[in-house]
Amino acid sequence: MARGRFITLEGVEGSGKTTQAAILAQALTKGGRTAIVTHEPGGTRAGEAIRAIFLDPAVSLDVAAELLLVLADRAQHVREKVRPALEAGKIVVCDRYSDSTTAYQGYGRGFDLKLLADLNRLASDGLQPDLTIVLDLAVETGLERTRARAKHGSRGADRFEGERAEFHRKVRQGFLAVACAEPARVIVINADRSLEAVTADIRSRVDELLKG
Ligand code: T5A
Repeated sequence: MARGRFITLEGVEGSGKTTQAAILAQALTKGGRTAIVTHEPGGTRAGEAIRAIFLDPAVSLDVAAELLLVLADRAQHVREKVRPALEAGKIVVCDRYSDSTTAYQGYGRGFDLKLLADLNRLASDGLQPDLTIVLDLAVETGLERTRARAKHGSRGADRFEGERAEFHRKVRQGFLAVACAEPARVIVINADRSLEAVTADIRSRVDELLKG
């Protein structure tokens, strides 16, 4: 059986992760691979319940509670869904993973990065992605996209979308810092381009991984 591969998509709000994760999994499936799409927070039944609390701006959450919730979500997600799928030889495409904790709770909220690395290791059971794609764009552009989507009524602003632009700029710096520190795993793609251009870049990096 072919070895499963773990691919994560990361980036600031509205950078196109959800859209690109679906396109990628569809293309892989069409090409004869078995691929699943999942996301954090969420991805399991427990995770969806955690996500509802985690994102609801009407629920007051201390930043430590916020951190521990997203780690609990990851612990369940990895053990219940991600690792079993990888062991079954599937390609797992995950919309956000541990680098989001580094970027949002570390660079955004200011938690100690070493502490976060240790907690991430516990939550993820040591499972690292084979490839992480950071979709990078100016936070204003991403937030504008999420606002446009909210205007069309599919969903309102969540806890993080309501944060100041300064918070999101720190988060963006966090993702870029992770990419700098781990170039063998993490690549950065300019997401401020057409959907098709971003899709083509992602596809070529994923093809490289699958050939390797
Ligand atoms: N979080 C998460 C933490 O704080 N810590 C953690 O450890 C984790 C795992 C999750 C929130 O939780 C936080 C981070 C997040 O704030 P979420 O609902 O999953 O919340 O939010 P996001 O992951 O940010 O998802 P979004 O839907 O807001 O953004 P996406 O997925 O990056 O963007 P997408 O694909 O939905 O696209 C947004 C809009 O832009 C359009 C799409 O059609 C859509 O309308 N679009 C484009 N428009 C123009 N050009 C392109 N190239 C486009 N690509 C997409």
